[in-house]
Amino acid sequence: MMWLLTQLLSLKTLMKIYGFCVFSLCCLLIINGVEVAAFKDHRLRSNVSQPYRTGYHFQPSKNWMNDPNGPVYYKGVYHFFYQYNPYGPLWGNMSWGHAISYDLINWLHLDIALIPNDPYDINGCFSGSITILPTGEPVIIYTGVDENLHQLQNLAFPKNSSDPLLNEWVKSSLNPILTPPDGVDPLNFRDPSTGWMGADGEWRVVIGAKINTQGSGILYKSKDFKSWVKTSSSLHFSNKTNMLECPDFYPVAVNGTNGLDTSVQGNNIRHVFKASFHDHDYYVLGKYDPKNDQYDVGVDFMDNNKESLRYDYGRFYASKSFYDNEKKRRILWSWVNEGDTNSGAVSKGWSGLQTIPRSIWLSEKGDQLVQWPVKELEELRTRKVHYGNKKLTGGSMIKISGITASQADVEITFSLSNLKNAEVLSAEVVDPQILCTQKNASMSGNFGPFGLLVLASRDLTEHTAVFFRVFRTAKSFQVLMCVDQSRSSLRPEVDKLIYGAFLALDPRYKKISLRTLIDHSIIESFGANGLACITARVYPKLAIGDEAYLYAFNNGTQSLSISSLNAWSMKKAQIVSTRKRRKPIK
Ligand code: DQQ
Repeated sequence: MMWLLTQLLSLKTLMKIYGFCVFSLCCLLIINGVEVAAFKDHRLRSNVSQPYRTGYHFQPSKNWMNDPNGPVYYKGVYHFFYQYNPYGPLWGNMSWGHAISYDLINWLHLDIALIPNDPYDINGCFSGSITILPTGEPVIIYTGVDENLHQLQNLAFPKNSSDPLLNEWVKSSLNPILTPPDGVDPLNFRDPSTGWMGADGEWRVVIGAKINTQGSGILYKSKDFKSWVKTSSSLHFSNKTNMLECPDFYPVAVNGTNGLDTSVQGNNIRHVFKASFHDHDYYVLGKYDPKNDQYDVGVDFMDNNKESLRYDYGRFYASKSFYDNEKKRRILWSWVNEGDTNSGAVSKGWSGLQTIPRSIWLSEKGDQLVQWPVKELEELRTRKVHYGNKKLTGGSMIKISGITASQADVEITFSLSNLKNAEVLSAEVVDPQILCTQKNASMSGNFGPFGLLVLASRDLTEHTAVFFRVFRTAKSFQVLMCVDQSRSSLRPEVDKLIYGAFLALDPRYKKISLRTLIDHSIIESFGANGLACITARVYPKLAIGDEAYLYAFNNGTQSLSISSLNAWSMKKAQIVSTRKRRKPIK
């Protein structure tokens, strides 16, 4: 324990002395007989054998990772757990990987927190959450899969809760604490949320379940977090899916960007209910009455276009949020799976990324959520290029040189005039993804496509276009944001989908801004300061390392201007492992 604390403290100091630190830490750890898996440096050179490994996104040194589990801030340390297969790059042997950080960007991998070795979880320690109890002690609630593949809920406690690293976890002798109730499909009863406490002093958690043909977020109550009673009605259910995975339920403030503790109730508050299904994370916003546990939303997921609210309109699933009491913000994590084949995963030796953690809050209008990468990420910004006002005539592009285009953070703002020349969009409510696909990056319009060409090869045969189009509608204007992966890779077998979202922004009054985080095989884009987010995974063959280029482009007929562009090379995050070597299962 003392040893690990020493390592962490030395990590904290060393994090500030970039370059020397990984080496120093590795030496310390090797001396202590622990396997060290520090990542190779991606700053300037391409890693030929691992071109898709990221430089600043969270990943284990190898193997499969999926859902974020139980993120929490505890005794000055951020903890992140995740669904992990310790034995290979494909899904299986579900365990809880565990890593710690002081800043949500640089991480130290600790030993695995939960492994599937008890009758109630022998087929997997599935997703779950952490709640801090009134004693100050954290508790994990997670789904175990038994020998019949039935899903049960279980608890685990830290072996020593005075250890800020929460290095060892002990499963409760009471497990399983919940078995599938009558009417719930025993194969579909999983992913308990973080607990919140009502005014009656009782805990609540919501669990994803299949009841007949409906996906339900069923609500349980408990006085002591150990013995739970199902309430008579679900917190929320949906006819759009027969199963909800990874439900998340939390309050957001009506005014301001600060987050709220999950148990906070009051007037100027809305509650978010998020569920994962059909490969996406949907949410609704409503009013929660804690007295009778009524959650009044009035709509189902995807009820109409306006209510088809998603955290991210790209590749993003099974997300989970937590309240960061230190910085008074709510933070969202999400799994970003691969768009490559299983054999691609086997040859890479790993699968799955996590997004950069995002702060999340309610928009000024109160009708959607807004997300933005945590401020700490900016510490990795290094070499910078800046352009002030620059004209971007129709059909032109500008090369953004001077930064590492494969590992970058780019902020660009476009300013448009003469909007009367915008194309007319006949139907006001259309599916943005279909619209982006019909009007892809190579199809010239009036205002748009304009945006960034990222991870572009020297000959431009490979590139991912992150772009906008502005349309005139009967009443106003519509701004479309797209990520076109159709030319992201010369490899035919990888995903080439085109993603799309509408931006709730009136281009008559506001400039159109874009922030894009580029990290070798992941591109996270935030339109209009986080009003719409689209995450993509791409697998270029040519546009790797120093052979990746970045452009601003305008493929429309109308001229516009870049009112500002700031782009930075990103340093590599320090993500270091102290994990002990594991023996194979058989
Ligand atoms: N992943 C977990 C489940 C969850 C699913 C298993 C969502 O608990 O429902 O790895 O990706």
